[in-house]
Amino acid sequence: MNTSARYIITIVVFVISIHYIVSFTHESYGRATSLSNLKNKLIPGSSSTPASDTLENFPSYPSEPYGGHTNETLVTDYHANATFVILARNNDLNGAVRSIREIEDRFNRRYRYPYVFLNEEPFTAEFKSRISVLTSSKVEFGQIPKEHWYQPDSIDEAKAKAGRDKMEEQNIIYGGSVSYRNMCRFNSGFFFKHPLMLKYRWYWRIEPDVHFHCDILYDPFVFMEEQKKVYSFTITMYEYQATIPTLWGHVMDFVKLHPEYIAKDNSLGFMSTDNGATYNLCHFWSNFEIADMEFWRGPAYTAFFEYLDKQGGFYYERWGDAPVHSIAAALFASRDQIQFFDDIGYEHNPYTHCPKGKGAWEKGKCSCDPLKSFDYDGYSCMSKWDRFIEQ
Ligand SMILES: Nc1nc2c(ncn2[C@@H]2O[C@H](COP(=O)(O)OP(=O)(O)O)[C@@H](O)[C@H]2O)c(=O)[nH]1
Ligand SMILES: [Mg+2]
Repeated sequence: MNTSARYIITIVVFVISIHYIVSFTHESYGRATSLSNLKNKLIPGSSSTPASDTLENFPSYPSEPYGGHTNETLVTDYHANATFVILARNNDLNGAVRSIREIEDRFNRRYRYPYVFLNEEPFTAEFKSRISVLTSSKVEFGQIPKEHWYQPDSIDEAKAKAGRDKMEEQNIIYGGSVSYRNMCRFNSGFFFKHPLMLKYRWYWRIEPDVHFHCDILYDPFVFMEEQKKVYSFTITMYEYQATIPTLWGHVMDFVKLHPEYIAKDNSLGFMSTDNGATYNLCHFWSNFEIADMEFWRGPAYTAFFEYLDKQGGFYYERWGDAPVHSIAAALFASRDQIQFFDDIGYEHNPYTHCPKGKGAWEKGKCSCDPLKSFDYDGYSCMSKWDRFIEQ
């Protein structure tokens, strides 16, 4: 062998040795220069690796509280019979786009649950196209039947107007608004009766301009179903007394009329410390809800809503769907059927729930400030819920 041949062999051996050493010590270099990778680059589409296997280097998450998936794979496991539901006006479009974009990023691009948008007016073509472009899921747009939305003829309008004027004078938020009252009554008693909703059992309520701050790496619908939950929340707080002056009295009248509907291990103790004589105004903030529509469609809630609706307080006062849903869940469901989703970071102006459970904030790659979670606010009922649940 001549000198130059020996020289070339030495260089080749040296380069090969360096390649192997770096391959073993630097994973990314090894992957980038692997034979299969080079083949894929030279012959596009020649990969024999399933798409999900290429994710092997992404972090995998422990399965808490249930199931557990990486943030990238399309989840094809069992899905619940569930939908998102969004009540919105055409001029809520930009806020609705932001909410859908976030829930898609944080959860639904992997789960592909459908969406139902509802409105008392027809949605515009622009609304439909700007929403539909955001997701691969089925999206349906429905108009609300008039009798599910507008103030019924049975309401004495003069009395209702006097109630609105009084609340306006007291500067109560939405105090003078009829449309807000229509919305609260619709969310209390009718959204689950809409023809587009009838095929579903579970729903997740979303509003325009809310924020989902953390990756949701399991299916909350399936969690609810398998754990036999009926109602869930992320934020709980006090209601404005002035919007519901007579509500609790009517609730207690209903309880006397229908003791058969009261659940054995109910959550009355969360809302009243004197066995129902007074209401502490705690309720679940219903702009976020994941819940079972069979509960709303069942005999207890049907009778309850009809009874309340007859009292006219949705219009004479300003009863919100939040206290109405919450009180019903507290009375007609057992306490272990109500779920607090700590790991769902959620914001509806002006309040944010940021996960507090050990490791939940890191696992969810949350964008919220854990030190500013509403749970610790003086206006929150979270500490009351914690104490009640621990009893
Ligand atoms: N279609 C329709 N949706 C409404 C109307 N009023 C409120 N909404 C929707 O009902 C939900 C609650 O209304 P919002 O203004 O956010 O009330 P807040 O959360 O109590 O301040 C949101 O999803 C709104 O988009 C209305 O008059 N028509
Ligand atoms: Mg809102």
